[in-house]
Order: sequence, then C-alpha cells, then structure tokens
Amino acid sequence: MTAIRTFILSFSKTLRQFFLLVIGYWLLASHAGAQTPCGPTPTENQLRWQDMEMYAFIHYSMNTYTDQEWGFGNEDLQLFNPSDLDCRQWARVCKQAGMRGIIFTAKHHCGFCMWPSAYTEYSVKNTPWKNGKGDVVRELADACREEGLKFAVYLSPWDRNHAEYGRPAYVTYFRNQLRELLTNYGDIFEVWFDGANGGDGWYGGANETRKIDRTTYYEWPETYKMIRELQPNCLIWNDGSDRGDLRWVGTEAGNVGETNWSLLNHDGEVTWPMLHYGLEDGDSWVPGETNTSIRPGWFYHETENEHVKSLSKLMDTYYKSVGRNSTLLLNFPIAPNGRIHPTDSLRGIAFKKMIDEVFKNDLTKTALIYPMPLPKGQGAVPTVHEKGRLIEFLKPTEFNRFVVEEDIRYGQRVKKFSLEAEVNGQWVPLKDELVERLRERLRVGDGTSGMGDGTSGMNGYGLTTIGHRRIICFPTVKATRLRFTILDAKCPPIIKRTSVYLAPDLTADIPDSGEKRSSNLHYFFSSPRQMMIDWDAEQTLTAFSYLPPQTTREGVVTHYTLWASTDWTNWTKLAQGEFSNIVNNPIWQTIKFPAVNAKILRFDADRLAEGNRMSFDDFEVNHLANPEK
Ligand code: FUL
Repeated sequence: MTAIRTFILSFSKTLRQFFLLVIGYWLLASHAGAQTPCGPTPTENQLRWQDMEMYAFIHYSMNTYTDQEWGFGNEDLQLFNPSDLDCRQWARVCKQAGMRGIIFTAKHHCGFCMWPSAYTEYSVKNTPWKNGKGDVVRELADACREEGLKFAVYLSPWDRNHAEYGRPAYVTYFRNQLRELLTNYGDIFEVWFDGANGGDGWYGGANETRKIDRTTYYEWPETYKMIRELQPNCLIWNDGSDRGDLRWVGTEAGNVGETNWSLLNHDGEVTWPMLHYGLEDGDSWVPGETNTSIRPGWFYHETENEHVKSLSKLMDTYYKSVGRNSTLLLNFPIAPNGRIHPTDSLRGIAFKKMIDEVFKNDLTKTALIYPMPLPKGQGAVPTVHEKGRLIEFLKPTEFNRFVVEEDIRYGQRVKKFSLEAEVNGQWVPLKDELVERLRERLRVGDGTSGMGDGTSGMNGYGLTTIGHRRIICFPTVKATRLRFTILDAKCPPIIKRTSVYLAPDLTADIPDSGEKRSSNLHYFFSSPRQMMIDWDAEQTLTAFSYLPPQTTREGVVTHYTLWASTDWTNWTKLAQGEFSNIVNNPIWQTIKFPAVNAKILRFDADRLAEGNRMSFDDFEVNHLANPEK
C-alpha cells in the first residue's frame, strides 16, 4: 500500500513539475517574442562580431628583428629576411586555439609596410625577403580563407617613418594605404587604428618630436566614409578620437570591468571608467573588445620565451573578457624565423581544449528550470517580466560556473542580479561582486563610492550587468537548487540562456608569484626623479630591469638615462631611451648594456607618464656572474 502511495505521490510531483515547466517555457518564450528595443541596440555587424567571441592579433614587423616594441622608423630594410615565414602555420595555430579570425599588423608605428604599398618605399618590396616580391598581407589573407578564418588589419595612424607625419599630406597617404588594404585583400572584418603617439620619430630624417591633435588631425569622418563604402561589413576600432563601432577597454592586461555596459555616448570625451565599464545611460552601442598578448610584449622577444601566459592565466583572461560581455583579441607574436613559437602555439591549443572541457556538459540539460515568481519585499521592479530562474537538479550536483546571456538584439537590460544555491536548506550567495569590489577598494585605500564603475548606489548583494554573455565563477558547491534572481533592469529582461557547469580544478597551473627582486639591493632616491643603487664593492653589471607601478600611471618612467660610477663623481652613460608602450602595458622593461664595472648605478627619470615623482613596483640588476634573470 505504502509503495503504491509513494508512487502516486512522486508521479503527481513529476506531473506538477512537468506542467510548471511547460508554463515556464511558454512564459519565457512569449515574453521574448513580444519585445521591442530598449535603448541603443547593436547593428548586424556588431552582432556578427560579438558572436566571433575570440580572434587573434598577430604582431609582426621590423620590431621582430630589432627586439623592440616600438620601432623608431629608420630601421634597416635589410633586416627583414625571415628564413621560414609560414602564414599557413599562423592560421592553423590560431584556428586550433579557437580563434575565429586574425587581425594583422599591416603597419605598426615604425611605418614599415608588410605589403608592397605603392605609396612608400619603406615596405617588404625593398627587403631581401623573396627578393622584394613578397606580400605578407596577401599570404595571410589567403591562409585565413583556407582555414575558414576571417581576416582584418591593424594600420597604425602614427607613422614614425613618414616625412609628412603631422602635416595634411600624411593623412592623404594614410587613406591611400587604407584603400589598398580594403580593396585588394578580400573581406576585412575589422580595422584597428591604434591611438598611440609617443611623439618622437625619424620622420624622413627630421628626427624630432611631432605631436598631433588626436581629435582633428586624422579627419576620421572622411576615412570612416571610405571604409563604409569599400567594406560595408567592416567594424571600426578606434581609440584615437571619433567614436568607432567598438571600444578599447582601457587596459592591455586582458580584462574588462565586471560591470560592462556595451554603451557610450556618441559625442564627448571618453574617460577611463567609461572605457572599462561602458556607460549605463550611453546613447550609442559601442561594445568593448579586450586585447592582450599571450606573452608580456606584443612583439616577439626571446627573453620572454619563459613568460608565455599559463593556462590558468589564459582561462582567467577568458572569464574576464568573453565572460564579461566582451570579445577576446589574443595576440600571438611571430618569431624571427617567421613562425609562431612552439610554446605559444601549444599553450593556445591547450587553452581552447580547456574551454571545450569546461563547457562540454551543461548540467541544466538534466535539470528542471522554473521561471521565478515575483520576489516579495525586495523593492518592487514592476517593469521586469522575467524575475529570474530556479534550476532544480534531479540529485545533489557539484558546480562552479554559471552562464547567462541576454538577447542583446533588443538592448542590454539587466542592471543587477543575484545567484544563490540552496545548501542545507539555506540560500547562500555564490558570488557577491559588489562586496568584493568594495573590499578591494578598501584594500587599496580607496573607500569612495560612485567611481564610475557602475557600483554607485549599490550596497552589496549582487552581480551587475549581463549582455551577450556573463560567466560567473565561484568555488565548487554541491546543491540541488540554484536561484538566479534579476534584481534590477532597465526594461523587461530577455534572457536567452542559463547554463551551469563544473570546471576542472586548475590551481596546479598557477605560476609562482615570485619574491620582490629589489629587496636585497640597497637603493635610495637622491631626488624625486633620480634613483641610486649602490654596492660595497665594485660589480660587473650587464642589465637593469624596471617594473613600473601596476595600478597607476602616476610615476611611471617613460624616458630614462642610466649611469654608472665607481667613485660617485665620474659617471658613464650606459643607456638612454624610451620604454615603449609602458603606460598601457606596464610589464618589466630591461635595459641591456655592455658589461661595466660599477659601484653605483643611477637611474634618471627623464619623463614621467604622470606626476612628478618616479615610482616602481620592482627592479633588478643583472651581474656578470649571474647573467640570467
Ligand atoms: C598599443 C601599441 O602601441 C602596441 O604596440 C600594440 O600594437 C597594442 C596592440 O596597441 O597601443
């Protein structure tokens, strides 16, 4: 008798669940269908681009042969003669690493053109490579098509080689080059106009500093018109000034803000928080693209062979870009032989395998999903139709990743939500981004609110913004029920997907953070812009490395002079120069010099990015007895 009763009870429970489920899906589907746009919405081009999710950058130019990040513009053309250049290898590696396209540095700041442009002599056509008959842009565009990848170009507006840079004639030259690239190489999915301009350059031999007004000099509206005509499906990335279709996320470290609105204002200045977090009430759809390199630098440097990003770092980057409503533009530098280095290609492929592994089994496939009832007493948000979802597994299940997507065709709507699991009969929040951010601020001594990062007025308990995709990572929890609750939205939310996964443990791969290298050196500041390191006895020195502050531009040394002395009176100049791109990419900078005997090393900050006092996170000196860093 009891067995029959239990059977009837459990059957009716299943039936009830089944009906709830049907009603739930009907509700979700009917709401989704009836929507009209809410605020700015993406164009077809932006939607297609967002679905690409990951694509590669390839940095390859004269810098590869001079071991630099920024060339000066007078590098010898004879240096470009790769022994084994193989664009098919690049395309194969990128494809296997899960990249859906490649953006290639057709021209970097040094002005050297990787295609035989008709408008300059400073290109592959005057190098020994293939007796001047080669065209790297062509080879790569063809290789991409063969591998089913999309192709795009980076064309640096700043050109340190061109004599006319800074004058109107250069703008015509720049447009002519762009026309060549957009006409002769098939479909181009994106054009990348880097905003960097360090001022100094060769400029046809003038060897001087030329600054331009970023807002007017390039006459972007004209150039945009040409791009739209020649390549109507192409997206414009520009951090130079006029609003393109996509935005930089304000850092090259590989992350965008947790709060990430795909919006900006069409006009007006764009501040750093706007780049990093988007603008909640922006009037234009300008989604963020997260760019970073698989190595510390953008170009290949042999000294970085041991510093290729670890698998866990790459996964972290994925979660903080694709998992935060952005795309990931991951750079693979080309080595001097003309190929992607084996360490980078293996790591890239392992990265894709790990993504597939993490997301192979959506645990909601065997779970019941109910639409959430309107929450009681949580501050009414009457406009929100869908209040969230309750996911019920058939048995206690372990999980540590939650994926949620909005149907962004109708705009980005959700402002705030929570995620909880029922553990021992209690609903526990799985992650509270707002509380974590507050803690982080307090840790760095900044307890203010309303920092432009979307947290003003939010006092904990929740997660912010969804957009195209949000991946929430939290420690593994075992539970039967999971609750996703939308707490605030601009318009009725349209949720396209909710999924749950159990990612394998990756902690073994996290690289050692290392000791502070400067701690055993005796140093002091003889002025706010001058640092001295001294030893009791003479040393044979070969290199000095500087790690700029990681969280601020204040005090970052951009131009330096390095001196050595044995008596505090007579100083030998060891090196003088510029740390290229140090502001956006604050990585270790190494100055090598011929071995010198010294008792004192003096580091002069000739120019700082901001502020009046030089600053560092770490530094190191290499001695002859121990030349390895
Ligand atoms: C930066 C440039 O200055 C770097 O060299 C690199 O090309 C990176 C992607 O953008 O701003």
